[in-house]
Amino acid sequence: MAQDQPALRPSEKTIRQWQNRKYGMFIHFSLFSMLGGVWKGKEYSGNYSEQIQSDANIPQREYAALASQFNPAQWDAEAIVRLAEEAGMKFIVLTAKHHDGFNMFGTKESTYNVVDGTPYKRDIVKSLADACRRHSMPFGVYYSTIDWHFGDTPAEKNDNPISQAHEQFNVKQLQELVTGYGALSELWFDMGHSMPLQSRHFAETVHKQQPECMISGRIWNGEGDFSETGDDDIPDYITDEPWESPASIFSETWGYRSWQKHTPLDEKIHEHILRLVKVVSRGGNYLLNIGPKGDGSVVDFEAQVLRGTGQWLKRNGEAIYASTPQPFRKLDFGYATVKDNRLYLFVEHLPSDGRLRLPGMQTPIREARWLNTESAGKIQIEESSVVVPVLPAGEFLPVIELRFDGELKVQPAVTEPDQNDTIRLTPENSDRLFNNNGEGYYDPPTLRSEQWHIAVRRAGSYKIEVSYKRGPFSRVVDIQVGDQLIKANLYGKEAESSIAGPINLQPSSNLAVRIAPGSPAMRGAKLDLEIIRVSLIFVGP
Ligand code: H79
Repeated sequence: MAQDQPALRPSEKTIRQWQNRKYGMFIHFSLFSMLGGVWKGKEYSGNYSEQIQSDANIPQREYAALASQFNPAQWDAEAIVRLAEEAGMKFIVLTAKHHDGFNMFGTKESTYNVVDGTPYKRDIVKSLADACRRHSMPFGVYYSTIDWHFGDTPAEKNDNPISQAHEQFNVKQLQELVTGYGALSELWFDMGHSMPLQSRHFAETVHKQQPECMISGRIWNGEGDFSETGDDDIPDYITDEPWESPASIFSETWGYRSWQKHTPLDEKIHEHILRLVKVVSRGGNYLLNIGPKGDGSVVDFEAQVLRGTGQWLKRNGEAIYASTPQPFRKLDFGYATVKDNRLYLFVEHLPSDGRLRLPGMQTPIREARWLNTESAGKIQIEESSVVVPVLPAGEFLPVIELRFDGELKVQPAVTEPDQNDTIRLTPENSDRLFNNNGEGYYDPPTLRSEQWHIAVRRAGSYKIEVSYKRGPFSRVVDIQVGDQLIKANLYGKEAESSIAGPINLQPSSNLAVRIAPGSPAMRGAKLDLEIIRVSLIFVGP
């Protein structure tokens, strides 16, 4: 594609629908499922069980021979979709091909696939795509860009470069996936270390056929439509684009592990509800994995964990689905979401005074009630908090719904001017916006911009001084103050600060200041700057 043509991308509407789903099912299922983490009688724990070929150093020919026995008679795509529904999950992503290179779809590019290379002879990806369509369940596929059967050397970090021949092979397989299985809700690229033009090539292959398919950030080099956090990573930073957190039920493995120790069921259910809520309160999607056995059946414990989360969501799902992130940087009692001008509070700890504080709350609370929990204590309403003497008995992470007179407004923490009307901003009180759409698995997260809120007392002219850590760079950054944009030239070799402006400011109780890569910037561009201080210095009326 010519560089100057706008790339086909998912529409705002698709992105919003994707973000509204919040909770999805990941499935790791392939030849490794037959081994269950055991090779020649030995349990392997040096890596996830889906990577046992690498962990146990299994010769390619011996591993590939597993295909001739792959016959998952218990694979029931309908039942899997029903399980996802019972769990309150709103989308499903299946491994079409993991690093071992075995294809769970009937690719024409290799006979090492479930249709041509196994006694089962049926296309697993197709069976689930069809079942999902019957249930209006959005369906996506996982695709590893590395492939040990194609010839990549298993390396512990799995960030192999992609050869030209391999790039062509992947492109042909991606074409099959985007043409043969209906609309895909997402294409979940994983690992490898693609070069920028390879990432672009993969993205264009998907979007040319399916512009509305959301591509995961692990296509690398800023070509994804959403950020993927690290595996099992629940970020405590803010991400300024759609994002998802992939999670395994046990942090030890994604593929089936026959000897996996199970913690008590309730603990596991609570762990994943809490992680789901953390992710959703920051605006992300939680993609929780199951690893079916080699015969295709779902591990009973895993099904129970999922159903447990579904029970909780039946009561509290209205605070989850289609919500937006909490408008507070941090809450000392738990987490929050917003929907339809209502605020939902997830109470993890009850502070000793029973007071749930909402810092910066500016709208009077009209009504407070426990969500779908009967016989809970009364909730007392105060100006910017509610008081809860006791939590409802027997409910994990109980939820309070708040309604308001007027529109919900929360004032962010604001930095005030000093007595000379200078406003000094430091990283300690900034919001740092990250993404995970960088150069490879070991690159993220990337700091993209840094942001503050300020108060201005005196009208007049202000110059802006940016102080930063020296380094071998010359660079332009954008400084956005309210709706004014100014540029600053930074010369890291010669100086440790730069002056920009002046700009005129009017008194204000809340003005946003943001520092970002100089525009026009590439998608996903890094700020790549260690800011020490940004000062807005009053120079005269
Ligand atoms: O498909 C799952 C993983 O197999 C895949 N991503 C998820 C969704 C993945 N491939 N490579 N990696 C993740 C990164 C590899 C991390 C490892 Fe390790 C470091 C493997 C061995 C050392 C983590 C820590 C697992 C064992 C120890």
